[in-house]
Amino acid sequence: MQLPDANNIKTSFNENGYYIFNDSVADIELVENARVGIDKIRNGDYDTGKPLEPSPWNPGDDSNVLCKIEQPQIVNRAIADLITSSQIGALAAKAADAEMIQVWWVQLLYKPSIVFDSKSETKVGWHQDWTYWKNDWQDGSNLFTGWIALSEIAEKSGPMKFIKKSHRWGEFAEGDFFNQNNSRNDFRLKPGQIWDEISAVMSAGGMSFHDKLLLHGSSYNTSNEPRCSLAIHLRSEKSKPLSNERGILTKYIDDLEICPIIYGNKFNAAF
Ligand SMILES: O=C(O)CCC(=O)C(=O)O
Repeated sequence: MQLPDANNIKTSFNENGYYIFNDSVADIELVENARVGIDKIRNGDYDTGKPLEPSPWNPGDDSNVLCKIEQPQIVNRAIADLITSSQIGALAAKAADAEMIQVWWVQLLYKPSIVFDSKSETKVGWHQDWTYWKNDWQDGSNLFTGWIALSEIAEKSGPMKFIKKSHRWGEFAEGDFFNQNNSRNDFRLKPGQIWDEISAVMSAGGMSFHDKLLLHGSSYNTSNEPRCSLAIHLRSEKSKPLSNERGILTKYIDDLEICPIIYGNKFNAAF
């Protein structure tokens, strides 16, 4: 893979609030094995023998709705191998200008093709990740997401859409991941704030990074293939759990098998 210049990644991530790698950033075998891992987990086949983290979607649930499964790396080795990739760590360190990168939480996201005559709740409402993270992490913590595609993500697959530069607009109470109907009109923008939607289209193995305050969401998948991905939530050494305690989202950070350090070493991390 021909990598963009490190300074470009950092500057663009800083300025726009996101960075998109359209081509694969990981070994394709790791990506393909993780894709198989998604189907295994959805079928309730856990190859580590450990139980599934409580999740919004569980095996046996409606296959036409968005499938969101928490911490899939605990139950599937191929997914654990992919999220531990040092290639991802090195790119994340460039974007965040970091000495240490740790995976602190992972979400499996499987967006099935739309079935127009069903209730199909497969959209992701416009939101900022920080809304969901601020009860567990100190204000100002350097947290962001690496979203890796495990299938081809075309415009009709319902790609993530980023609102360019919105990470500079502060917090919005109007954001809601699960809202199927929230729209740009729900967000009270200030003069000069322009709603510019960027589609994160990419090949299987492609990846995007987005800032914790960037507004983003996604629409229906109108292709014939499921849209498969992992949202890998990352932190640099400039992050700290709230009150230095372990909360719902920080409870695993001392377990480096579940939350691997993928760049630098643990002596840089503020545990
Ligand atoms: O997969 C999507 O469409 C949204 C994912 C998301 O909100 C995230 O990774 O922060």
